[in-house]
Amino acid sequence: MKVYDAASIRNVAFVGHTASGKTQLASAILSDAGMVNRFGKVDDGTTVTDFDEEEIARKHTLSASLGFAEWNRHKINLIDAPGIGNFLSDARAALQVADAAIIVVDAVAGVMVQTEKVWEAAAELELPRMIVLNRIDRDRASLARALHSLRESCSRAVIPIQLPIGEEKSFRGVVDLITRKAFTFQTDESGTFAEGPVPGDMSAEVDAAREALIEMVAEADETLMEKFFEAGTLADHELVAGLRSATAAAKLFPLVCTSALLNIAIQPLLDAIVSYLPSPAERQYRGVGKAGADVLRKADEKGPAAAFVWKTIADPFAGRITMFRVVSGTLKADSTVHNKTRDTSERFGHLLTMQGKAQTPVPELKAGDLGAVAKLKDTLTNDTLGDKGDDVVFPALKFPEPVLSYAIEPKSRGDEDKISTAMHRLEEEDPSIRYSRDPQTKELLLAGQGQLHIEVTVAKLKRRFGVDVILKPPRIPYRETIKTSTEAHGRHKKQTGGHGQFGDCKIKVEPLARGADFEFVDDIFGGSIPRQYVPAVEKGIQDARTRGYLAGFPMVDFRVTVFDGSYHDVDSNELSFKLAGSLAFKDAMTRARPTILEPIMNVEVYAPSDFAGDLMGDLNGRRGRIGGMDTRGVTTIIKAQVPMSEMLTYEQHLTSATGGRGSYHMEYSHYDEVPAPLQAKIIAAAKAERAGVEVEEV
Ligand SMILES: Nc1nc2c(ncn2[C@@H]2O[C@H](COP(=O)(O)OP(=O)(O)OP(=O)(O)O)[C@@H](O)[C@H]2O)c(=O)[nH]1
Ligand SMILES: [Mg+2]
Repeated sequence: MKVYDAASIRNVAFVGHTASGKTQLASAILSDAGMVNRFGKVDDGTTVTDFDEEEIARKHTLSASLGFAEWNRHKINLIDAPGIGNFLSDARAALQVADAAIIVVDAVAGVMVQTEKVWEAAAELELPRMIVLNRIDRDRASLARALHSLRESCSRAVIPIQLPIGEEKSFRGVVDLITRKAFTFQTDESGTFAEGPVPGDMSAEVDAAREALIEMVAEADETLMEKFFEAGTLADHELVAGLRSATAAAKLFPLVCTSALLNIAIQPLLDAIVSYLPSPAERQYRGVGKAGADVLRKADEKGPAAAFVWKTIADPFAGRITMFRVVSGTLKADSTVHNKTRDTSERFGHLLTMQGKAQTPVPELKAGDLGAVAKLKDTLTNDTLGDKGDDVVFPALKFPEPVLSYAIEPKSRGDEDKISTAMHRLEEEDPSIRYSRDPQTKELLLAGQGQLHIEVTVAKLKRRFGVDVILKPPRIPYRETIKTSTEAHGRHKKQTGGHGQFGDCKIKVEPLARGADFEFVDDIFGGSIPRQYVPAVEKGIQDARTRGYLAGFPMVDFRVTVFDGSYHDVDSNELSFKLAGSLAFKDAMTRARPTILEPIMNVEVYAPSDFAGDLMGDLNGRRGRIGGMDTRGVTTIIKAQVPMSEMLTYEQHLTSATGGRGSYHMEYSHYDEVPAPLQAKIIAAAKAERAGVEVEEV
């Protein structure tokens, strides 16, 4: 396997809405570039990048994976990322280490929810973007419609650099608007094509589209603009150079057309990636140096070695696989590398390039390349590896907070220890899940981005680690708070034989703004409570508030001020003041009008417009507040805020109500008060549960 230098590398992340064809596209690329012998299909479970059993079974990418195509003396590293909302954090990670995003769009559906999300994520990183309009062979596919939706929702600067030859069933290939060459493909999925002149009936259309392209390129650069005004056009070499630099600067977003399933127009896409997308040598990678100063790192293979870990795979047999981008310098096999985030040494054995799950050892990986290493001891996602003396570390990826939490229970009793080891490994692989034990109910909790995310995690647990668990109904992370201020008193006094116990405090409680959590203020003057006992009062209140008052949920968004109290020279001690604090809290709650808060989710539902009325009615029934409605082509997007507790069954409902044609995305928004009648139910359920637990423990 050849070692490539930065100028000959392209790092691209395939991102976009689910089912736009990213995985199928990666498969066609690897086949046409001769990296694999067969043309794998998502529908047959034979692609390179969806190799995980769960991905094969569900026909969806659930985790980003890496492949590479050697094309025209270049190495194109491609990351195939998930498009399903629950797994989008992997798409963000992929974008972080890529030098360009390939935004794959379904030519029938146009822009969809996740298209916009990944577009925004790429824009935040100022990444160049190329759009692949895929599935042009399908009925009702349309470049014009898709382009319209892209320009409306993503950017006015999306510009086709190809035109499709035929649409829908008659899609045969593309005309390259720069060279005016037509590439006509056979329809036998072989990827065989003939190069020729523009078909006669397309010449006017091609001229107009080429004109539009030239104008856009000229507009992106002042010197070119002047030339364009003088000559009325641009020379071919100016057009190529101008398109390249405008794309690299994210001023223009070129669009190409493909059918990944029929293996049509893949080679022109590969040419476009090499010709118009920047190499790592042309970009600078942001890091943080000594004392927090911003550092921009060039992909210089002779510079200090520094690599960023963007993903970890937990394999029960092969151990941990650490995937990284070499930002600068050169990493070598059989060497010792410093983990700068943890200040430990790591021993590198084989350095690997990945083709899906297949690993090929390489002697070294140079700046700009993507690769992997197995069996590191301490290194996790977000760590920086490299030379010991070098100060730079790379900013961590932010993973979304979980939105849903389920209790899990091992099917066989002896599996508790195994669960926790396995879950910790899975957490390393997927930082958007959270595993914990409920301190009150002692239940094992698994939290994630949605039902599908949890189900997939549980499936991994079974398949990879042999642990079978039962998923219990999800738990809503309710909270409690107070609605009014009050003063309260807590006194703990006990006289037993010799030594007594005495603690006494007066507190004030006040509501705070939503999200403020908890504040404790020490306002004791004149020693009514001796200094050393004030922390004990706080501890007592902290303990009491985490146990809640109404239904056992943590109490938040309030302030406690301790302003008075009394003590006894002999009988006062920490425990007594702790108990006094907790008694004062309970006393306060009798007058502070405690109430229950529930998480409210931002929900976006996406479905054919015929269903809009029914879906809105249903969301209203779920106590949803509709925030807006948008129509895009034949699709309607409904935005709403809905309590989490009402969304637990939404996935099934949406699928059956729309015959599988609707999708939705949800994320946490804020906490809001639960209506009174529902509060009564929550309180009753909590009481019943506590009674149950007590019975069990007896
Ligand atoms: N007709 C047609 N079908 C396609 C094309 N590309 C992909 N498909 C089909 O569309 C479905 C989804 O393709 P995938 O490649 O799995 O889509 P994806 O974007 O990777 O989806 P996620 O992994 O869920 O994000 C599969 O059934 C493919 O066979 C295409 O160009 N034409
Ligand atoms: Mg996929």
